[in-house]
Amino acid sequence: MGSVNSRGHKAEAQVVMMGLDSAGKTTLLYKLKGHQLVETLPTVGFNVEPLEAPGHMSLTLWDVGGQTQLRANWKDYLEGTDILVYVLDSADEARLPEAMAELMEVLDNPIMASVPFLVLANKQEAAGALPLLEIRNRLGLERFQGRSWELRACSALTGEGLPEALQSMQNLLKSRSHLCSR
Ligand code: G3D
Repeated sequence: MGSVNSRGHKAEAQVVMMGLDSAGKTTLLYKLKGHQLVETLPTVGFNVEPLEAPGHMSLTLWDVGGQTQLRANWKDYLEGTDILVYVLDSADEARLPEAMAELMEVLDNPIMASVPFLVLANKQEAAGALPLLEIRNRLGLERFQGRSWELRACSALTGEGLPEALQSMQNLLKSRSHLCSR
């Protein structure tokens, strides 16, 4: 994955979106693209879209299917990843431990050692959604001191929090290029 421009820099950042099935990845992908809400079907394999984001950010967004039988393939998408965006369904409290365990497995992959990650607590507008602080406490993300990561709340349905999510991606990309140039 990834392309290199004439100055030897990566022209587009590769952003891989993962998360359990139904977390809202595909909805998020198309909302970020500025499309009208699309009717989504379970993603078999992946969807991929380019995105020109504010701050002269050229992104290639990979939306990788999250159904149980597809998760074994997640590792195949990690090579060349500049940022991992991990999408959580904030209203699915029952599957939060499963979502967290899958995230840990991805982050444990040696390929991911220097890759920043953004956790998006999606579906924040839904009835019963856990607030961000609660999610933060349950995830125990503080254990990742020394890694570059952010946690944001959003709703792919309403678009709330998406500009901030893009800002986080920009911050994380900067932290990555800083790490790479050292
Ligand atoms: P996935 O790609 O992670 O599998 P999808 O998830 O994007 O297919 O979304 C799964 C369902 O969650 C869809 O509903 C979609 O509309 C809904 N969804 C996605 N984002 C949000 C959100 O921010 N808030 C709420 N309330 N719902 C969201 P259906 O009914 O089509 O299954």
